[in-house]
Amino acid sequence: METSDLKLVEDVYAGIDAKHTAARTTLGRALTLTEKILFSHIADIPKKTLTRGESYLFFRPDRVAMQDATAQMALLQFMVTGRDTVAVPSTVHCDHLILAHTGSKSDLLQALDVNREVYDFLSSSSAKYGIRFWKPGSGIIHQVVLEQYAFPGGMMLGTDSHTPNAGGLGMIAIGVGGADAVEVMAGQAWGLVYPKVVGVHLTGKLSGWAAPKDVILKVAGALTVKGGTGKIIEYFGPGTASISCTGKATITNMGAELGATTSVFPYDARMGAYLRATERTKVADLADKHAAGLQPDPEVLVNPSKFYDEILEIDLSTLEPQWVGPHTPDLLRKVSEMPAAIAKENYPHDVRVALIGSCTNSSYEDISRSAHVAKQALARGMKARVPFMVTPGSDQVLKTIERDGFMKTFADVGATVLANACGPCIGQWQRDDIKKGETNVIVTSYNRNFKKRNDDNPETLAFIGSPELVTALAFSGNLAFNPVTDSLTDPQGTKFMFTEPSGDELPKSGYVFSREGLLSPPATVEERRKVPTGISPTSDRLAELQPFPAWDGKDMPDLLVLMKAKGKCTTDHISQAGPWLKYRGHLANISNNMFLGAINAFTGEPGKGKNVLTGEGNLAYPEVAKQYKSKNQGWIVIGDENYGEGSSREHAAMSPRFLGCRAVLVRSFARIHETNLKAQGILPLTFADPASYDLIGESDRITLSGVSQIKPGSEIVVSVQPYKDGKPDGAAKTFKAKHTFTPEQLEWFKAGSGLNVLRKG
Ligand code: MIC
Ligand code: SF4
Repeated sequence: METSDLKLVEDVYAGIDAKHTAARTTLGRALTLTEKILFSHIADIPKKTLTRGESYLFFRPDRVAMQDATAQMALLQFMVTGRDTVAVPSTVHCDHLILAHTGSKSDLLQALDVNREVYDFLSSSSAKYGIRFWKPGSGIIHQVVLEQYAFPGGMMLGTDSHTPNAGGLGMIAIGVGGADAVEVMAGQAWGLVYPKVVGVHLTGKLSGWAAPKDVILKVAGALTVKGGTGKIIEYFGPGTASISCTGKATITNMGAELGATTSVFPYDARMGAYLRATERTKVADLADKHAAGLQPDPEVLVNPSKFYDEILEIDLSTLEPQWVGPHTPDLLRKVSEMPAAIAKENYPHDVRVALIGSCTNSSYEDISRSAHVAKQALARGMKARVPFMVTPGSDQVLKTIERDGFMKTFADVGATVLANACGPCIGQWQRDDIKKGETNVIVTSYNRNFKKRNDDNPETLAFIGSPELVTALAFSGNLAFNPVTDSLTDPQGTKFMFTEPSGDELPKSGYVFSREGLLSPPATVEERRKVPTGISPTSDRLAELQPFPAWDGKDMPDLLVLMKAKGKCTTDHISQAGPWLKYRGHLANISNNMFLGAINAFTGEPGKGKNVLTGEGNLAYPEVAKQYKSKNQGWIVIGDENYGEGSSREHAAMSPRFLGCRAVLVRSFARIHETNLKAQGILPLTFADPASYDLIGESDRITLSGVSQIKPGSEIVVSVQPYKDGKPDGAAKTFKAKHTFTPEQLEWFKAGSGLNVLRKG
């Protein structure tokens, strides 16, 4: 590990005891682990009483990590701030832009070619601003961060919603939009509402087919996709020590699916062992020395209900393997319940593709347990019955599993090994086996299963389970298959049952250590200044950012309803990934995908709406927005619950802003998206009474009053004026809406964007 990274850890640990003592004095009580980490990174210890879920605090995170699809916008924004060096250690990881098609080597070569311009921009701007750059093929951001940079008791931000993966190594790691990352890289303190803390009490021990994945699937089923909003999930109790470090990372990674700010595990020997295995013995020694500061205070364990806002009990010994899906990560069923669910919902029995890997489940342990299942089938002369794809999480894992023979097992059963990258998990998957529109089932060990997510086909039903379970289904090809009770028939006609998966948590012969993909920036500012970072004016993939105009200080009269979304409207619905990833560095171009997946509440169709000024319907939303923009006509978006769930991509806020959106009024927001809207100068509002959602019609004009006097906690009055044939028709209805701007965030709104504030500062 590099000296500067070790120094960072030493500095954090040097101060923690004193900071924890100060925090105990402020709060007048013992501390949860969440509080310990937050308070050791707080910018100023507040003097006032703190209320969870309300007080707004400022922090100084230790690090920032960005992946290529979000780093482009983050670096374009950083350029605008005029700084020459990032204020905290930062990394860029090339993982999202590699299209999975024929296999790792050829896909990587293809990506290097197709994305050359973007990779060149990311590597040269990383070099210029002092950022470490991980080349394509080196691995998925969260896996590389876990292997190289995460440490117990640290705090980091990442421009990706699954940044909480590092919570498996005891870090408070939070997913944010690029604008938040830019604030920290520009040396500002970073604000967050003091989160509520959910305690998940783990007892017992996993056994049989139950895997760490089943812990988080269980939590997802219990808390649902919005149950974690504004909360940090802290795991505690004797069961925590029974799960490997990488297994813990699987659990914290997928806490993102519940909207949780992050999830974290207390420091234990399993984390120490992982640190030592990944060549960070000094960090492990330091963590051992400071172990008490990296775990909740003993009083918390004695009386958890006094310290946690909610408590969820999970007895690991009773967990069974489970699936979640389709279309949402909280639709939970035990594997044993699948036959009934298949009959009831008419899901096809046939599994068409089985995929393991992704940032959630690509550790050495995951791969070794999956290979153990595959090996049993191989020993009976079986090949995978359906296409089986394996995505290793990093070059280090890949090289290690190659050495240990797992890759050979996968190759022998006919699996395709994809590049160490996101691939099908983010829709970077050229699927040749079905036609679009065909209903089909896929099983994955990923974390997201929104419609169209993996292959752009709305009729693909994606079920998520542990990698070992997915591997078993690669051989059975049947969604109803339960490896605990069901048998398969081998090519000799003999029936057999898989024995329970087993594998090593860490490689017995050590990892094949690899930092091959890392490019460090030049050491001095003088050298870095010389690095050119030009963007071609004719590029269709990158464009310099123009500042958004400041707010005129007035209320917002007569806004048109561009889009009223029905049901789930995730960031994938607002700004699809897959084929659109190529425009992540070009705001005008990516805006052509705005709302293409959103379901129009008036027609039930996705992606299309009506220009109410001309009466023309069936137009793609970006088209309508451009027509309104050309007339200087402001517009609003109406949404349902948990609007903006999922990805951290700020394009889901920047595109609406670019095309003239003034406000987004919904039943509730997902955290990252609400902050992204604020950072880009849009007014995010929630209905005071969720039933008001039903009052808004397609042609209505919406006036927002109270915006001109907006202050923290103030109410906005929404008046809905029905229109017919271009004229007011009947009386307006009024109701109230709320916002959650803090004083600092209001400055962003007033200036037109958070970036405009940084430029001035
Ligand atoms: C995801 O899993 O949805 C992504 C793709 O990693 C996103 C980031 C992106 O859209 O670039 C995320 O989780 O934030
Ligand atoms: Fe990549 Fe999928 Fe992980 Fe997102 S969830 S970082 S797309 S592997």
